[in-house]
Amino acid sequence: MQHPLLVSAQAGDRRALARVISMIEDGRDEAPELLAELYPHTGHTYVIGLTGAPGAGKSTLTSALIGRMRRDDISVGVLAIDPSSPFTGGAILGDRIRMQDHAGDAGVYIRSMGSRGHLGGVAEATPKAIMVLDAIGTPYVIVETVGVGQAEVEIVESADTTVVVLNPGWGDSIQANKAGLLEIGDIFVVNKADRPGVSETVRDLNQMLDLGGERPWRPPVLATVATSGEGIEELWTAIGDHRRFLESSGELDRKRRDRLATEFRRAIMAELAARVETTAGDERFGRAAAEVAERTTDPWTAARRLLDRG
Ligand SMILES: Nc1nc2c(ncn2[C@@H]2O[C@H](COP(=O)(O)OP(=O)(O)OP(=O)(O)O)[C@@H](O)[C@H]2O)c(=O)[nH]1
Ligand SMILES: [Mg+2]
Repeated sequence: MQHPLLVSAQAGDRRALARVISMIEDGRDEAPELLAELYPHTGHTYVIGLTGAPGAGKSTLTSALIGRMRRDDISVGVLAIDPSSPFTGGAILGDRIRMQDHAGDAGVYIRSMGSRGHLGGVAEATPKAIMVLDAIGTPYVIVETVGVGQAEVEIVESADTTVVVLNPGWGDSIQANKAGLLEIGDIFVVNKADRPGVSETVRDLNQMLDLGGERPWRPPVLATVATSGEGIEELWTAIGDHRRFLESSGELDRKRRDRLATEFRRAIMAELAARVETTAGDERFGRAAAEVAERTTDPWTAARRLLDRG
């Protein structure tokens, strides 16, 4: 890589890394060239997604996982997603505090991603931020999202292994089922296992997962206490098991090809949107817009004609 910011980022300069991600996140003009330059260096990072209800303990678990990975000297990038916030808001401050154990560690990079008003928002920016971390040689990226809406589901698609985080309690497994979390989880974690009701929640989840019938990967259900580190070793082992399953079955390759196809579609849309922006000032656009305004042409036909399809 030759771009000075990429060179610096690769050499471990955190500010340069943050700037590269910001430029891409904001959809700046340089973004496509930067991405094209770093792209050949990607394809190596393993992405772990952590999702679950607000306050389930995702950040605390992330912090504990980072600790486990650092014991083996594995570097890790963390993207904490807050789609609801246009800025990096209050919840993220909490995340920073919870993850501050790793603040001075050169092997850990933590970043909050809010939707900064750019076109596709955080769902589009996240896979690209992963690519940046990938290109500079980060072997693992953890993506933390609050599991509620479509944007999160899209972000989960960036993950190789998705960990769904729940809490003990009679409603949580049913809630998870309703929210569609049962379909997306590769591993289920009942965190806050120091509270009552763990075995019931684990049992309920197992029963619901068994309804899914035979399949090559049956998601395991684990219990953890993120605050004390209990169950973290088992979680790390389960992630490794799932990774080996994906690799040996060819599923990892398939996931990655699918993701590239999605990225290609996004690139086309972004390029089209950019062209519309530049066309918006020209004469043909003006004429077509006037026709639409006068109701002599409908908006759909006008749009197709403008893009040379009608
Ligand atoms: N008792 C108990 N508390 C926990 C455990 N794990 C996390 N907590 C606490 O639960 C609260 C929320 O933890 P976070 O890690 O911020 O949860 P989160 O899912 O990241 O929350 P959001 O990012 O706001 O959605 C904090 O006060 C944690 O200290 C646990 O295993 N047991
Ligand atoms: Mg959090």
